Amino acid sequence: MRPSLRLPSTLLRAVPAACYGSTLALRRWARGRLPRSEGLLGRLGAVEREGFAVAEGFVPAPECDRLRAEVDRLLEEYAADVQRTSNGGDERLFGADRVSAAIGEFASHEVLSGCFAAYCRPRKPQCMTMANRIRATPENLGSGNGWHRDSVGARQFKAILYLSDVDREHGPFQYLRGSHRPTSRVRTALELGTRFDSNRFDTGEFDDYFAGHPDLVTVTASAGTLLLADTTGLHRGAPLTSGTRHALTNYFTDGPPADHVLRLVVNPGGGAA
Ligand SMILES: O=C(O)CCC(=O)C(=O)O
Repeated sequence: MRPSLRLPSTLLRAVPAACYGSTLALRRWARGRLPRSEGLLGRLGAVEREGFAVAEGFVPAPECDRLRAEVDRLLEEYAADVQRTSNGGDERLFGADRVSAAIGEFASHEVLSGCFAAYCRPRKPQCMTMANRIRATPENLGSGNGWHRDSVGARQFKAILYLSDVDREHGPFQYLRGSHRPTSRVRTALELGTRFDSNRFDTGEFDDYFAGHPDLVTVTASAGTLLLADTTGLHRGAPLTSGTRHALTNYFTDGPPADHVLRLVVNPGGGAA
């Protein structure tokens, strides 16, 4: 059996100390604005083992209402910069943290940054938030356009915050438990007859494979739930069959995001950068 990867204990001690010691974090906590972050670093163990972790009640409901309204406002105000996929149903504003103080707080959340630092050990950690609203339009493919790995290389870390209640029909995040392990890439290739470096599995031909997979996890949860995921694992947002899903996604990178992502970032001066 393959031994599970473990974070060095010195790092696990140092990062929480650095995060929890922050006066900024304590100030926000005292104002009741800081989402509940106690124990988040502890959930990294689940990310190591399973590839993802779920923290319910990370943001209180009234704050989710405010953030949802903020996403709606930004999608209207920066309509020219909004990326639309999934038959127009999936609307994404990359770099929403740059044009919204409220969303900026999520991007710069110190415990989340600490989780990224502990999990990926970046030299130049950066974070950008993507604000997302996806509706149950005909033929929508769900958030992220179907089953995929964000990459087949080094670890990748994302934090997704549901801003609306997500039941089965509202496009929940789905993940194949354990698929972040390098051995999973070999297994996927052998089982699906794909290349070892394939990262998109969204043609529909593999839907039955994923639907019947024993490791499939579907994260239905209330607004305010936070997901931490190693997105080198197999995942998608399920297609919506009803309603609308609002979410924020933190893209954590070592150095600036890839050029193809940077090109999508909101440019308040006019048009995408
Ligand atoms: O939002 C989700 O549930 C998953 C999104 C995703 O897979 C992506 O944007 O790459």
